[in-house]
Amino acid sequence: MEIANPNASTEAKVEYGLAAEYLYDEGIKNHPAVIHATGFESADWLETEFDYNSWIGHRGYQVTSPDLAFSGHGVLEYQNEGGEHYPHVFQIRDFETEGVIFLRWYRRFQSGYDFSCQSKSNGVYARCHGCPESSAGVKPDGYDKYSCKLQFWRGGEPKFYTYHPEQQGNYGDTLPQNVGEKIYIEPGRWYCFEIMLKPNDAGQRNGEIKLWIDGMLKAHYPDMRFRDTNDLKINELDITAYVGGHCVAPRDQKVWDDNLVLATEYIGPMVTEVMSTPHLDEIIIDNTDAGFAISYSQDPWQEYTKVGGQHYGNSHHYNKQIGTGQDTAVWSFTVPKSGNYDVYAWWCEADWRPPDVPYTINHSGGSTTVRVDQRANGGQWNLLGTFYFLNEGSVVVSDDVSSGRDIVADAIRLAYSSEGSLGIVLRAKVAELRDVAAEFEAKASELRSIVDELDGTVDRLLGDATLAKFN
Ligand SMILES: [Ca+2]
Ligand SMILES: [Ca+2]
Ligand SMILES: [Ca+2]
Repeated sequence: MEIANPNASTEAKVEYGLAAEYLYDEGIKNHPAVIHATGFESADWLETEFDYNSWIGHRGYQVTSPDLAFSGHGVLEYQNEGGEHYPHVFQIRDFETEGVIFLRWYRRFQSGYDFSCQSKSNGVYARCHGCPESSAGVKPDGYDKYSCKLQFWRGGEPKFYTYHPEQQGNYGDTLPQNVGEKIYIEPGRWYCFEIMLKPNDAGQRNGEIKLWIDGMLKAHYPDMRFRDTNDLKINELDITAYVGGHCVAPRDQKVWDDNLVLATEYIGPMVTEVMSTPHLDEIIIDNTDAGFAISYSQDPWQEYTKVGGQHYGNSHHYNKQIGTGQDTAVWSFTVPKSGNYDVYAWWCEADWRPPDVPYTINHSGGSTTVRVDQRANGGQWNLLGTFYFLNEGSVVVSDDVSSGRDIVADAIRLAYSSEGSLGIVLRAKVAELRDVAAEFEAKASELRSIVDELDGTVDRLLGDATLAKFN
C-alpha cells in the first residue's frame, strides 16, 4: 500500500508495507506472509533461525554492538579482504513459494568504502531439485534455475543481477534503476533495500522484478520470462556481500546487514513510533483470524494448510461442492475510521475452481455482490471495489456458483481510500438510524407482550377469592 509520509515533502513517495505493523520489526515473524525474519541478534542466528542452510567461503559474522546495529544489539558484519576475490554466501533452502516473493534488508557500507570493484548482495533463487549446486556462468534453460540479486557497481550504483532464459550472455543480466532519479550509495549510512521477484506463469511473459530503496520504487522490469514450468519455484535465499566478477576487493573493508525479512507480501521500511500510524488505515483478515467464520448446510468447509503456498498466510478454507449459497464463509470487521475503503480478496487459484465465485460486500450503503474467477489471479490482492463503511461491515463468499469445485475462502483486505461524499455519509447514517429504530421497535413489542402477560396475571390474582380483600 502506498501512503505518503505526512512528515516528508509531497514528492517523496515512501511505500509502507507489513513492517509498518511492527515497531522496530519486533514480532514481524508472526505476520502470516513472513517466511523468515532475522535481526542478527544472536551469534548462532544461522543455525537457530533457519532449518536448512549452508555457506560458501564464510566471511560474515554476527557481532553484538548496538553502535553498529541498525536495530537491536546484533548485526551481521562482512569482511571484504583486500586483493581477495571469492564468493561468500549463506544459502538458506528451507522454504518454497508458489508465487511472488519479497526480500528486504538494511545494509551499510563502511565509511569511505571503495566501490571500484562490483559487490554482490542478497537475493533469491529458484533451483530445480537435483540440479547442480553452483551454475554461475550457465544460461538458464527455463527448467533449471532463475534468480534475482542486487549488486553494487562502480560509484555505488545498485543494479539487479538476474539469471533468466532470455538473458544476453552466459552470466546474468545487469539491469539498472529505471524509475525516477537514480540513487548512488553513500558509504557510512544505512539503506533499506527491498527486491521483489514474481515468477511468470509457464507459457506467459508476466514475470516481474522490482527494487525499492528506502521504501521508494527505483526499478521495475515487467513482462519477464523466468521459467517454462510452474514447478520451478523460488526455494533459496542468499545472504552475501562478496566482491566478485572480474576484479578483487581494493582493500580491507566492511559491510553490515540488519533487519532482514523474506515474505510473500511487500514488507517496506522498518517503522518507529512516529511513522506507524498510517498503517491503521488497513485491515487484513485471514481465514485463521478471529473475524473469520464458516457455516454450511450442504458440505462442510475444509482447511488446506501448506507453508509458503499460494494462499495468504499458510492456509485457506475451501468448500468442495457447488450449491445454492447455503455454504458460506464470512469475514467481519470494524473499520478504524469511517470512510471509503478499497476492498480486496486473496485466493489460491486452480484450473478446477469456479469462474464466478460471489463475494458479497455488506457495506453501509447496502450489499454488493462481485463475482471473481478463482481459476486465475491467485496469490495476490484483487480489488473487489470501493465501498463506504461507517463502522462495521463484512464480506461473505458462498458456493452459489455455476460450475467447478473447491470454492476458496482465504483472506480479505481493506485499505482506506477517502472520506466519502456527503451523500454517501448521510445515507449511511440514515441507514444506521433505521437499524436503531428497528431495534427499538423489536424491544418495544417485546416489552408490550411482557406487560400484557403481567396484566393477565394481575387479573387472575385479583379474581382469586382468597385475595378478594385486596380489591
Ligand atoms: Ca539487529
Ligand atoms: Ca490464509
Ligand atoms: Ca457446498
